[in-house]
Amino acid sequence: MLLGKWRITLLFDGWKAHLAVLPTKRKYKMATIEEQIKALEEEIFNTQKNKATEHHLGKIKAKIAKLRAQQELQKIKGGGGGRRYYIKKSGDATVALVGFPSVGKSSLLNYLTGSKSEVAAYQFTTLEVIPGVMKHKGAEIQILDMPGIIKGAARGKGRGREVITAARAADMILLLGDVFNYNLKVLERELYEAGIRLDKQPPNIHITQERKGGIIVRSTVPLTRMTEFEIAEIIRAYGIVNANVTVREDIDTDTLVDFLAGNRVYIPSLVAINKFDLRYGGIEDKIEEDLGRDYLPISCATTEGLEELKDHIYETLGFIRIYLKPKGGKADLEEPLVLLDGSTVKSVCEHLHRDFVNLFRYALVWGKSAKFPGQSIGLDHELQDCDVLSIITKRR
Ligand SMILES: Nc1nc2c(ncn2[C@@H]2O[C@H](COP(=O)(O)OP(=O)(O)OP(=O)(O)O)[C@@H](O)[C@H]2O)c(=O)[nH]1
Ligand SMILES: [Mg+2]
Repeated sequence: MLLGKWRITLLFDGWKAHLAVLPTKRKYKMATIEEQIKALEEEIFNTQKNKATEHHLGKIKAKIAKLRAQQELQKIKGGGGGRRYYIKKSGDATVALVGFPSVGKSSLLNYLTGSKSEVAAYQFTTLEVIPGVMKHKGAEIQILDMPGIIKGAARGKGRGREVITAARAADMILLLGDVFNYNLKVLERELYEAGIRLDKQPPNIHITQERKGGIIVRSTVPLTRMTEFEIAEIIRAYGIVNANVTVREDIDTDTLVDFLAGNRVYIPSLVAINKFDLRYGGIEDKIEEDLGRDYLPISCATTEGLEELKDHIYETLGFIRIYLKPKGGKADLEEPLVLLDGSTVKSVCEHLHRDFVNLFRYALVWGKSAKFPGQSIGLDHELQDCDVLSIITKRR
């Protein structure tokens, strides 16, 4: 029975039953994840930041990261919510073009790849992710033209969700602004909120869970930003109670939370500022000051800077060349395979033919990655620039 904020309920205690007046259930309704995050963010905002509160703030950040992870999971499970975006990867690497509306992303894609993505003088011309392929120095690089993004993209504003999904899967992100709109910090923030870490390496932390003994933290470098106690506290907030933790860099709370959340991606980036044909007095310095990082001035209208941009994309992605040699024959030194740095023998096999991984027996390698010339190696062996490789397969 309901009486406004109260309800009368029959409670059983063993064989005895009695009536009780309790607050209505509504009162107990759990705050949504979004509400919980908001409350925690407010708490951070209202807490003075100093040495004494750093530990407490670290714990709150850990809680927020955990809630966000839950939220992402719910979205994936929920399905529904709009079209699913899946861009088929092609070529040797993928670059995502991220920028505000109308800065010239589609114009740039068209120049780099010869595609025909629609260009127009109004905002939000491009409404879905459009791929093209740029060929440069023997590499085929897939470039993704995307809808412009705005503040709030990480939470799904505009076409934010599709853009973020495509950006997360990219090997490099090209942030594009123009001489009127170059506050790319807003875009970097959106990518950050979506778990994308630009130009950073994954944290150098190692955790092995144990059955007892609590959390033992060891560090191989002096820690200046967090104490070992704080590290253990945050790890506990993630539900780990017994573990050996080795920290190999001077981490802060954000880095640790990134590591524990586990769904972060680490992607290199470049910045280009377009429409430099319309430059005005002092703009170069102003852009540099506001951006706080290097950028390439370009113009899709006059093609200024575009060939340099191609070189920079190629270098930022980091490619290696692998020369194939038939067993007992001569290496093909004319046409190397171009692969992303960090590629393994398996990547080469996949590149050559889809059956190659199944038919693989072993491989022989000469060059920088070989312990000695002609070393016999397996699929997981990581190759280096200018290696010569022979792959030996089973007979079909
Ligand atoms: N002056 C000048 N105009 C340019 C340049 N690059 C692109 N534009 C113009 O800027 C407008 C927008 O170009 P788009 O390539 O459609 O821009 P976008 O970033 O793809 O825009 P959305 O898809 O709406 O996000 C068009 O009118 C282009 O002709 C440039 O280098 N200089
Ligand atoms: Mg466009």
